[in-house]
Amino acid sequence: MRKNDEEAVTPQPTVVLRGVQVFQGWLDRADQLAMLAQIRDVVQVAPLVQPVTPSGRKMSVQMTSAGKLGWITDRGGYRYETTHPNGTTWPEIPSTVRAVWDAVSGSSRGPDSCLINLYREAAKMGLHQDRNEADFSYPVVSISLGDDGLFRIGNMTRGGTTEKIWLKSGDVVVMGGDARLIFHGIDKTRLGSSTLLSGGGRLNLTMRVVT
Ligand SMILES: O=C(O)CCC(=O)C(=O)O
Ligand SMILES: [Mn+2]
Repeated sequence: MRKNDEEAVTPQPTVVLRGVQVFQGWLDRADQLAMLAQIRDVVQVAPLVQPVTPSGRKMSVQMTSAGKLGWITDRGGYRYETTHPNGTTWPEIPSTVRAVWDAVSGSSRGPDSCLINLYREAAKMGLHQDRNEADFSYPVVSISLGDDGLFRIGNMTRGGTTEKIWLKSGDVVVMGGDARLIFHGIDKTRLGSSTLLSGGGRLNLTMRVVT
């Protein structure tokens, strides 16, 4: 079911993999361009940075955030902070991004945070759980823009078999309920598969309730 179907009460995902809901083609090209323009404004204020893990390993993605809290990682650990590493208060979550949360999260509470990941060239993200939040009864909602990304889904604990699905520009993923703490990651992106980002690559916007 698409976002423009006004009658829709509860939108239905096009694919469900191990409890992870995927709403394929949720945003059309015009929606994606409008969202991208708002993300550009966020990045002007809160520039993308290439973070390091607590062990000091450089991550391959570039990151920034919007919302009351932003997720960061550095030598001090994985955590949420009220300001960008440069000291700026995080910009508000853009209205087009927030609208996706309102449509698919099934949550009466809004997100505290929108993490913005930029995958360029060989950037990827290893299998992990999203678990720096206080209450796992709220879902995680994430939006893909730009190049295709190969999303891998594992289990509730590390190890075991995995499944994968290509996420395309405009797709929305919801990890909630029993799938809230599922292991997931991005194996790779398909460079040049989308013309949305002028510099190429893939953007992922991940909204979470934090406190
Ligand atoms: O890029 C994606 O689709 C997933 C990003 C992610 O899992 C995260 O930032 O925690
Ligand atoms: Mn994650």
